[in-house]
Amino acid sequence: MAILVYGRHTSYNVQKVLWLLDELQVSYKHIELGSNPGDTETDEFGKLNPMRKVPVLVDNENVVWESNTILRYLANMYGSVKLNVENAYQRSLYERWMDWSQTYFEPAFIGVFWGYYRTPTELHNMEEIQKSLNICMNCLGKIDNQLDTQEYLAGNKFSLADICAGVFIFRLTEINLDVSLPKNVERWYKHLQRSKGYPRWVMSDFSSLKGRLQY
Ligand SMILES: N[C@@H](CCC(=O)N[C@@H](CS)C(=O)NCC(=O)O)C(=O)O
Repeated sequence: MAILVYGRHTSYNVQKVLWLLDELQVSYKHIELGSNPGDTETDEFGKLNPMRKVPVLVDNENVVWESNTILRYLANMYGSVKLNVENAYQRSLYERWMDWSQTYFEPAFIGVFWGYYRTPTELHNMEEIQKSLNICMNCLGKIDNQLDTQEYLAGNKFSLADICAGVFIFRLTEINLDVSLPKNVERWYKHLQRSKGYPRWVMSDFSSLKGRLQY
């Protein structure tokens, strides 16, 4: 049976998984779920993910949740050679950027995306948004330094690191805030757009989220 991916296509966590599946040329079926209130509250969904969040991946008897864990699972199962999973040190070169993206870049991105785009204009707290934006710019600076001598975050090959950090760039530059990308980040961003999954999933219309705080 084909791999199933549950999740709404406007979720950047879902997009990370769909992007990797396209990159690995693994066939899958995407099941749109999470856009309507109560979608993740059913008994059926609770059995797949007790946290009631998307994405969830079902690969025959294997059920996996948490987007970065799904990425690692897919890399191990279907991309071990392409994605350098065999060697612990090589793996650590991209895993550090995955963890950093989730624990440092993502909270700042959420501060900007939720604070500015998802929160209705009349409720904006510009001071808080600016603080988060400053941290995002600092993150872009770190990425820029890393890309000074190499094409991708973990070296000269695409890796899971590029997915976890790269997913934020499109929205950061598309929400009408003054975000100009440092030059190495700009070059990397152009590379990412050449992979099939980035334009297809990440660069998709997210206007249904504007001024919407429900999910
Ligand atoms: N850390 C989790 C975050 C999952 C998460 O918060 N997913 C959101 C979409 S981005 C969700 O499931 N929202 C629907 C809901 O809460 O009902 C991951 O990376 O998978």
